[in-house]
Amino acid sequence: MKLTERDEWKVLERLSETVGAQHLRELFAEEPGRAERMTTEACGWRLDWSKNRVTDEVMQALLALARAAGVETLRDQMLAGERINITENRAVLHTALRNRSGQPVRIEGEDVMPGVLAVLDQMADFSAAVRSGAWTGYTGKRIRNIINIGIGGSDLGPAMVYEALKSQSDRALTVRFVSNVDGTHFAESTRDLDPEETLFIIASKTFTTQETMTNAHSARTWLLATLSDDAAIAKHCVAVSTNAEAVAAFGIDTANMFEFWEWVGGRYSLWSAIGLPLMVALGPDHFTALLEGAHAMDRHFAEAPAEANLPMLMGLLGIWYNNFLDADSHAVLPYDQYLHRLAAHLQQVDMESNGKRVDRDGNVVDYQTGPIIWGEPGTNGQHAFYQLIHQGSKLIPADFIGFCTTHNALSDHHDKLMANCFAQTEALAFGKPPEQVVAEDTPAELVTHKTFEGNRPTNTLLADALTPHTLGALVALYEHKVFVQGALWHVNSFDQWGVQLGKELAAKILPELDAAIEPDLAHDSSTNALIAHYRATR
Ligand code: G6Q
Repeated sequence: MKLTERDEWKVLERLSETVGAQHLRELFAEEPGRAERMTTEACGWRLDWSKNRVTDEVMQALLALARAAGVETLRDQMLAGERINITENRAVLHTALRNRSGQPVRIEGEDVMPGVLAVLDQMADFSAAVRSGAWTGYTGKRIRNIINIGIGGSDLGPAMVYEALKSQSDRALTVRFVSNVDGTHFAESTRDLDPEETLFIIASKTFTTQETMTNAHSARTWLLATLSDDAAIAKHCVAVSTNAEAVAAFGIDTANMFEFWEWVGGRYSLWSAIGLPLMVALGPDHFTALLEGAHAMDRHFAEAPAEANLPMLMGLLGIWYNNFLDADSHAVLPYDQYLHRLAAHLQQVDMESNGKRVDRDGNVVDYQTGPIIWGEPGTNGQHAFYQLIHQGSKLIPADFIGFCTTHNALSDHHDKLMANCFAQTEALAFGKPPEQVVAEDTPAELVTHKTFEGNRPTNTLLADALTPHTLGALVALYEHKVFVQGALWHVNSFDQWGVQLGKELAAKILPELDAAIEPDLAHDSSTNALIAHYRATR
């Protein structure tokens, strides 16, 4: 049955006209214990979802819709290793990568856990060797620089986690992530480094991605300019891939290859060997704690009742705004500078997963799917785009994420940071009514300008500290939130044909930019002119 024809959908449409029109001021006034009742804890996180424009009736209706749409069934199928990525005929088992239960995880009878654990051991051995200095460069110098070359799923997750957990990393190592095919990225990331002390991790699931292969070849050239011997490559380049043949063809000894599997989607791969730069930077214990945090969230997602299930709650609240209150986007606002790449990672997790307009049966949907995800750390965002969230004409639900302690206790910085975090959610929810603006002796002509309507919904996620464990749980929470929404919308959250298109299009134009004789351009007039101008000017 079509989602929009379900009774549960129609109930929510009706509720959007009644509850959707109620103000958070009223909802809080009606129930003094609202915050306590609408705070849910799991895996070291405390989610206060009381500042959302919902009632019990709305939450029950959302849950009923999720059940009718088979969200829990699909979740169980995913965790059981069924091939729920139907357009690529693959299982979706990033949860197996962080399975710490000792229990098998099977795809069609075959347990994937021995392979997962063997690669984790290989990663731990390698990172111990690099961290201790036992693994040296070709000339015997200690490795001091780790450069990860990868893009998209082979970059964003590890780059985000590295930044997030920098305080717990080995500060003697310089760790950088090169992704863009723009030579500037490679050049600026290597200009101050000594090739004799530099190790490249070439991370690519397919080992065919243009950007990564181009940067990998430039890495080889850069190394050989100093080391002058092909044999040096084995000491300065390792690979993370599912494609052993292409790794060998590149000239990397497959003994220095870290494997993962087709059932690990790029944007869900930081838990696999794609996390190798993290294992090296943080050490095996911290990497294991990251996996344990994610595993705890996996268990919570699988086992907690839907009413107290964090991914389910956050997913359903998002559905309410996206499909019934016309919100187009969702902001992620971490009040922690270490999380400055979180929004970028979640953009990929969410928008690549649920940016689909065709459902699992191939039909064009008649409802909104994935939201636009964006955000920056607080308090910076407050001095930039929060204006639009407070007083603009768009509804933008937001997640505020903070910690009760800091890794950098510098006078009263942390209290000020968190005071801002709490104050923003308060102001967004309750606003400033015109009576109050008038009472502040505001000139009459400024009253409407200084009035804050409020009723802007937020979640607040708090943990005691930013640790590998709480970070692992947080990222898994968002992954499962995205799952809940994709399952409810009946889209395949695990393919990415849009990314494939980009990979093909540039490959066609590249030879035309560089052809010795004027190529016969057969694009549209705009693209033809851009290519011709570039050729004439380059
Ligand atoms: C992620 C996407 C995409 C992918 C990159 C890199 O889910 O599939 O972002 O990760 O295109 O692909 P490779 O790892 O194959 O180089």
